[in-house]
Amino acid sequence: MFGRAWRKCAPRSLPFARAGLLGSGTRRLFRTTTLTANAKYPATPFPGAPKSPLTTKMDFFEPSSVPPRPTYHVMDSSGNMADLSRKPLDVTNEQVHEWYENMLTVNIMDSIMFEAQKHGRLSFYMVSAGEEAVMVGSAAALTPTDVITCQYRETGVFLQRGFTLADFMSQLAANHEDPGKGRNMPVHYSGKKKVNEHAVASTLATQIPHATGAAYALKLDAQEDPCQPPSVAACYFGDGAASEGDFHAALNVAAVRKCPILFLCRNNGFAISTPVSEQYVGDGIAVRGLGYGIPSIRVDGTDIFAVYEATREARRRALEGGGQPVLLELMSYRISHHSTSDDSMAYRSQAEVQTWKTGHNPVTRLKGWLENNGLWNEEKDKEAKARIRKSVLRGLVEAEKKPKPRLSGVFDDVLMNKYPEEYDINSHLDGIKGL
Ligand SMILES: Cc1ncc(C[n+]2csc(CCOP(=O)(O)OP(=O)(O)O)c2C)c(N)n1
Ligand SMILES: [Mg+2]
Repeated sequence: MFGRAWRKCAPRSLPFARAGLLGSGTRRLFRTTTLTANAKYPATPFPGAPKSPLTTKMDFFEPSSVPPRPTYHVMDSSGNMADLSRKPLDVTNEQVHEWYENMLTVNIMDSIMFEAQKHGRLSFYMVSAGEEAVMVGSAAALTPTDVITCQYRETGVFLQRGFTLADFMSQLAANHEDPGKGRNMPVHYSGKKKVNEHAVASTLATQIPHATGAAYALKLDAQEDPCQPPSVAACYFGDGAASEGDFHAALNVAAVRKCPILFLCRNNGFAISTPVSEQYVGDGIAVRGLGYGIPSIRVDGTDIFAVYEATREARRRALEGGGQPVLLELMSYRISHHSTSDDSMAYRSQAEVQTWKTGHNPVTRLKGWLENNGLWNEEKDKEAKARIRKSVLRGLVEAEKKPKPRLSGVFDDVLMNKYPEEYDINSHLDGIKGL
């Protein structure tokens, strides 16, 4: 693999070149080697960096000399277009209404479920406030055949892809309609069958190499059957998860194998109580993509149009030329506590949270855009909120009334049950019948 690059770049005077190890084309290729900026030195012969020019200047690569990556945005915080000369948005009013309704639904469901947990009706819950646009906007740019893996704060992705309130409530109440059979803690939704979104796994970052594997499978499938709808894997994870080794392994393999995958990092400023300032000293997550040779972009995640446009373009690029990974760093702020088990007032101030709640809120920002364009008003807002609130409350009560999964199902999907020959089952009283 490196042979060709090596032959292209190796100067003839190297001992192994003289020994004839580089083949007959060496002389011609060396003459065409790219010269450095000062036109004095050729590129190095090293296979590990074949495009690196030689230099006599000792130049450490200083992070401070590289300006921070900019953040792509479309709207200002009041919902006006930031650049009046840009091309019009490629979205319909119906789409934007649907997105706004979904963002409201996530928001309202979250506050009701958070309270329900405090009243003992759920064992656990996680809220997405501040990240509604990240999830709804990115999911809106994906297609049903795209394969999703996620972390746990992607309720809006499930919703945008067609999960219903009944689907959410069945999982939260662990009733018999939950495809995960009531086995997982709340918010660990199983959406593989319905919305092509794998079950939530909160063992941080495990979903990232899984997604790379899914993307590689999609690539091979597309090579075998070019008539399949072009599809990518889309992997959601947090800034904290990006500190795990799995993140780095998954990016590198995806880059080397040219897998059609979107790495969607939700950078919300915190990993539970650890702020990003204690998580990294570099310029966030997007620059890490460059290190692996992956096109990357940083986006204002409180601006749904920016998220939608960047994800759509990233998806197009990911499918180009047989596939390649693209990394998106979607910037936001986790307005909520980490989960119902957390009290964020122990490590940040109410004033800081309030700034984000009112100043850079993705829901009010989109509402502003709708109002500025004569597509929404306070009356409609009140009606929508009351209607959604009613549906969520009704959904929870109905889900709670439904029976829990059948007890015998505890052993469904257990490998020992499926492959009794592989296990020493007969050493147990009554063998397989004892299950
Ligand atoms: C492998 C692993 N280590 C630690 C944890 C505990 N843990 C759960 S959530 C979390 C923080 C993750 O932060 P981030 O990825 O930024 O996601 P966010 O909660 O901000 O959405 C940690 C450390 C875990 N679930 N899995
Ligand atoms: Mg985070």
